[in-house]
Amino acid sequence: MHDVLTESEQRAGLDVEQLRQLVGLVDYDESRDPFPITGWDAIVFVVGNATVSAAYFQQVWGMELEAYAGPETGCRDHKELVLRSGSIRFVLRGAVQADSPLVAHHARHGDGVVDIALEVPDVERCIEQARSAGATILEEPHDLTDEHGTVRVAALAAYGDTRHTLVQREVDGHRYAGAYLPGFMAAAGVKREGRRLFQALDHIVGNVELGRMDEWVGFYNRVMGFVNLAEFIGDDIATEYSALMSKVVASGNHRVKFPLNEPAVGKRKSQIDEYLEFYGGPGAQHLALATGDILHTVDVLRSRGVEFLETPDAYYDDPDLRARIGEVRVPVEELKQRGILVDRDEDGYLLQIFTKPLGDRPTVFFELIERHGSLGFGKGNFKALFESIEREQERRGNL
Ligand code: TYF
Ligand code: FE
Repeated sequence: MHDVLTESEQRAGLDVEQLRQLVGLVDYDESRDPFPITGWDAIVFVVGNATVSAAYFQQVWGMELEAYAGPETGCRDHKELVLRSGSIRFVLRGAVQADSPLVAHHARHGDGVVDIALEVPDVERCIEQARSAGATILEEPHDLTDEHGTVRVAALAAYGDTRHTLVQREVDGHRYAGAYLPGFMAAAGVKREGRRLFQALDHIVGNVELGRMDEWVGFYNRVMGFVNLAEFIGDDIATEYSALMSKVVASGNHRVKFPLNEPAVGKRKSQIDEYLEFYGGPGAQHLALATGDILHTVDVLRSRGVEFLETPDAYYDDPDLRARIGEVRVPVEELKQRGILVDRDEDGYLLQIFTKPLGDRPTVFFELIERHGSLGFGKGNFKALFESIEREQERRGNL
């Protein structure tokens, strides 16, 4: 059993039991893992305006500014603002110079996730494993150093223009003591008022092209030693209502979970095709943020203008749902008022809700998830959820 908390989790004041509840941890033996992963390091977004996006994530999502790089720190090409909520970091990256490579990236994709960076105990070991499994190495292992110490990094290509930077924060027995990475300066942002709205990242879903889901599942299996989780959306469900197929892979310790979707040929245009068209290829579709109190989080976010997908009353009034769900921690009426979905499986239940797309393009969105034992992804909600997504797709004229 491996229940050592990551530094990030400790710093967030989380304990093992909380984390087990929040994201569903499992027993794990690191010595048998060909590609050991500690957990998420940071999610890097390329955005049209990092300054404004950072203000949004602070003021609306209650994140705290932790570090900064930009012209003032000698980085003339772009600005990067590093935000934190609980154990997870978001990095917002935006071009300063007109000839920055970020300008072309943003023109193609719009706002989106460019890097799902993972913390690993041994970058060299991971890169050797990845190389022997045939992965594309975008950056060979190298050290970044400043007065706060050294971080060892490397990067692998994933689906589309998405990459996985591997970050080793302890090199030769010394843990890096700076704010984020060498070259960044610590930033004292505005202190969050009230409770944190989310404590951790649960999973990130990737959308890939038609017929390529199994290839990418294979990539995570072979290259990164990920295991397949039981939950999947196969042909049967796909043709009936979802217009997508989905399989889930997870790192050995289950801290990192990646459902992978591909469009299914159905009666109407798949929501995954809409994404692929507007993102300009494969990419990260949604980030699921783990919260210990989804009711509070949704109330606060709504009051700050965040828009969520709507769930029809019929969902809650369905006697089958009521029977299947049984007792949850609040009256179903409380969920109904807010449009929060609920699902139960053999391990427990979960509460979840989805935002509308965050940016201008119908691409990346967030999910909020509150787990109570369930290790799934809300299989019982797929029908209601996909109907709701398709209503939005129709309003945009993309169905
Ligand atoms: O991550 C999941 O699997 C759930 C359900 O396009 C889901 O959140 C799956 C595909 C999708 C939207 C949500
Ligand atoms: Fe999800």
